Amino acid sequence: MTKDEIAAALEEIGTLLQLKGENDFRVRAYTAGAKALVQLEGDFKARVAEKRFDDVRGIGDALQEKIITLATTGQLPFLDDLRASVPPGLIEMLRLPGIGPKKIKALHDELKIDTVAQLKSACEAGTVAELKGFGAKTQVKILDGIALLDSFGKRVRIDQAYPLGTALVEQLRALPGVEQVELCGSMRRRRDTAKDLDLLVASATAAPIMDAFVALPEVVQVVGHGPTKSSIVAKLQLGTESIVLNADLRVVTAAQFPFAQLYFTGSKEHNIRLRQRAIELGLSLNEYGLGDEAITAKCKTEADIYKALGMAYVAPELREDTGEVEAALAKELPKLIEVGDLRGVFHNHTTASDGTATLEEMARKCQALGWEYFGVADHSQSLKMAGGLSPERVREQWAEVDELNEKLKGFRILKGIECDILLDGSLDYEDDFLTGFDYVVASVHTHFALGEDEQTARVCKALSHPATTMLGHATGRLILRRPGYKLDLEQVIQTAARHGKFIEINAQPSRLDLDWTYVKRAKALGVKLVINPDAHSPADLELTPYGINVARRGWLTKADVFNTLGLKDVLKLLGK
Ligand code: DGT
Ligand code: CA
Ligand code: CA
Ligand code: ZN
Repeated sequence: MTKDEIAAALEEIGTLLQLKGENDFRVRAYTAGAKALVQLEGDFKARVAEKRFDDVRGIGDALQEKIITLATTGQLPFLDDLRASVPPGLIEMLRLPGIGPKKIKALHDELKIDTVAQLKSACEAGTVAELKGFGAKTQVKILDGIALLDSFGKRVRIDQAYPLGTALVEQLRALPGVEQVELCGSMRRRRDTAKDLDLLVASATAAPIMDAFVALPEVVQVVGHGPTKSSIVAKLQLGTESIVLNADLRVVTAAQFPFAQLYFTGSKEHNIRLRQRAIELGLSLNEYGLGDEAITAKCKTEADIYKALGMAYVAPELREDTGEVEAALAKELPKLIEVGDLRGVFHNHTTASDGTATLEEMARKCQALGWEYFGVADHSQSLKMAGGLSPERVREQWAEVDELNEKLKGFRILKGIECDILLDGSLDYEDDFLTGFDYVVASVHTHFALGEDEQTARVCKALSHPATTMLGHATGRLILRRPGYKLDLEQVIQTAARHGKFIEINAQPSRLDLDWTYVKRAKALGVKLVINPDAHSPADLELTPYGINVARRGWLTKADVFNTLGLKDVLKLLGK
């Protein structure tokens, strides 16, 4: 066991003793010992070998023996016995903000509470408030804490995790002595969800940064507070939802930073491939360097490290070991699409169906975003719940579009529709009426429960309709909420390829459908993708970067995405 691990074991002993009701004096012997160990400098292994701790304040004979046992065997029967003698539910309760070992022991002794579930019922019944030293306020706090604990360990969508990560990053960046900050892990790779946040800082002085980190306003619990690594549970209120995520912070030196950045960005699978590559070159890659001082010193950025490995730079979104390592070695990585490449969008709603803004408000927002066109695609007639448009109302909208297009200089509103795919795979208007639209987004909004064969046939039939331009939100999934309907996406993509249809990447962060894993396949089969915000408000039009993430993770270049084309080319391709 390392020095820090032993310190953690001593801390744990102190806590367990408190839960057992040991006197403060005995408890403090362990917590003080843990602190002394953390601060201890010099050769720890030599001290263990020589059994020499008598000069260290806070470590007496009894503690020295335990430290040596832990260091040499990695185990301590005393600690194992202690762990076995305390109900695991009590240890779990320690994670609740606002109650410590003493209160937990009182709950155990007075109310026979052994588990978090029992504690919850007791709070709900009001018995906890009546306990001496508790009160109504504490009871509420405990219930809040339990609700919080329930949300731990759950993945969080990128649009919720990312703002929390950014809030932490910005506060770290403002601290004195911080040279560089990066949000690493899955959020840097722009995955659609995150399990936790991985923060990295370059600085010569770690301790004050750690202290500031665990005291940030977002912190609801400190899980670990070490010299170079700390873990917290952080909370951010986003609208009506409170977002709770674990966040780890590591502080490294400026020289180590690119290596740590590469390591903690992952993915784990990508890292493993890089390590293998380093070994082939007689090097050894880890979060601190390349195992060769001169080569390590030359690497100031991640790109330098890839170069030292004989590889092209790999964008974080591609680091999933799905062929990017081979492509980087062959220097054949694609130039990925960027947010600024988009020139307009096709799938959007207005007040005519279930949107919150008018045609003109939406169009003006697109203009402000620097785009050349706004495609309106309100719901079609059968989707009554969402205000689907009858042919008559469509004609009214067309007239309004014509009028606005007269007014808007150097910008154009395109006449589209989000046309429901009916149960039998036909579209929601007569064929000759459909030809009046500039384009058609075909989407499934009903009959999610069909079997895979039936659903696939239904979607493929709609895709092969001459009026269909693109498929909207391919599977209907809602991330972390609802799986998509059963669909053979391979067949769908092949059908799109055969008929020259496009497939949408829905940029709503709760959809991100087509999934990135299929985007690559669509590209391979020559299917063009369209990044659509599925906007129901002007603010929603700014969601396209989430779609760009998916496109980049699917290896797309500007040329693979239909709405990177300017207005002229779009009209030509649509035959208008
Ligand atoms: P998440 O948190 O599930 O959304 O996904 P990640 O990728 O952020 O995973 P996380 O937080 O467990 O770890 C962050 C990065 O640290 C991961 O992407 C790569 C690196 N890492 C973690 N554990 C290992 C490991 O056992 N081996 C290697 N090579 N890298 C690891
Ligand atoms: Ca993570
Ligand atoms: Ca992590
Ligand atoms: Zn829709």
